[in-house]
Amino acid sequence: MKAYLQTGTNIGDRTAQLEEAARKISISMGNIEAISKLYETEPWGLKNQPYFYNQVLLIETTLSPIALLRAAKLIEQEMGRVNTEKWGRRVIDIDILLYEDQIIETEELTIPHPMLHKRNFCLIPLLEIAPELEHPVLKETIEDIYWASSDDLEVIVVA
Ligand code: PH2
Ligand code: MG
Ligand code: MG
Repeated sequence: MKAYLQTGTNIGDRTAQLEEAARKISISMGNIEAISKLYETEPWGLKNQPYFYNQVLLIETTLSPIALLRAAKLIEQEMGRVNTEKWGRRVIDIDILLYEDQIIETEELTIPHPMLHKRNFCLIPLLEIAPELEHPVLKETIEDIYWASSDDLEVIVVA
């Protein structure tokens, strides 16, 4: 099964943490088939915090969505994430953006990620690796969603 994940961090050595997260993802979540550049991104949702680094990864996985979520939480714990304020600063965040063309809405998990279409920091890295991908709820491509989005927060390639 194919899943798109997003990693993010805005505390500590942001490059090293995204690299470490990608390494751990490839071990416990699935083989990385595509990976975006690193982007430095203006904080979305809660202004008064450092800029993030974000990256999007396509993995091939045998895990179910809920098992992927558990594996992501475990990596976040291992990397020293402490429970933080909603939208606040964090050492590492691993989110599931999409899982095949599945639509899931449970208390624990919503797929596609409910904010995906409103965030340049998701759409721009996703645009880099999957411009033609269709959003299973909106039924539009990532490219079309990006052009229609009104988010104007900064997203800059760093590497
Ligand atoms: N994550 C959030 C809230 N705001 N802003 C940016 N730029 N990047 C993020 O990864 C991010 C955010 C909650 O997970
Ligand atoms: Mg998040
Ligand atoms: Mg998260």
